[in-house]
Amino acid sequence: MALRVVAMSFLVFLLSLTSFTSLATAERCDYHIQVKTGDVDHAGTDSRINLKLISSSGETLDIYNLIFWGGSKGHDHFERGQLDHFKARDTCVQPCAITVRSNGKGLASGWYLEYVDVAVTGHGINFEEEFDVNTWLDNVGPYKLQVTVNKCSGSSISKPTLSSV
Ligand SMILES: [Ca+2]
Repeated sequence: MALRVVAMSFLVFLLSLTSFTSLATAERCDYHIQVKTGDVDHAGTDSRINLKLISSSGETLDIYNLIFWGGSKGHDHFERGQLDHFKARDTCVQPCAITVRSNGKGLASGWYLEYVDVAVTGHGINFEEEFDVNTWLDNVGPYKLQVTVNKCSGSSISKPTLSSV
C-alpha cells in the first residue's frame, strides 16, 4: 500500500517535471535582429546597447547587451552606415513596440539609430517587423539615451517618442 502511494507520487512528480520542461522549451524562438546605424558624421558608437521587445499582450523580452546576446565575435558593431546582425534563441515574443537604450559610455558615445528589424521564427511563429527610429541616442542636447517605438494597435504613437532614462 505504502509502496503504491510512493510509486504514484513519483509518477505524478515525473509527469509534472515533463510538462514543466516542455512548457519551458515551447517558448523558445529563433531571433534575427538587424540594427541599422545612420550614415552621418559621428553616427557610430561603442556604448552598450540594450533592447526590450514588447508584445501587444504585454509580454517582454529584455536583452541586456545586444552584442553579448547575439553579435558576431571580433566585429565592431554599431558603426556608421552599418547593418549589424544579431542572432540568438530566446523566449518567444512578437513585438509591436521596442525600447532601445544606450548606457552612453565610451568616446563620442552618441549613436544615430536608423531602424531595428526584428524577425522571430519557431513554434508556429513566422514574424518580422521593422521599427523605424531615425534619432540620436545621446546624453547631450535634446536627445535621450533611450527611445521607444510603439506600433501596437490602439496606440496613437506613430513615430519615435523620446522617453526619460
Ligand atoms: Ca562600435
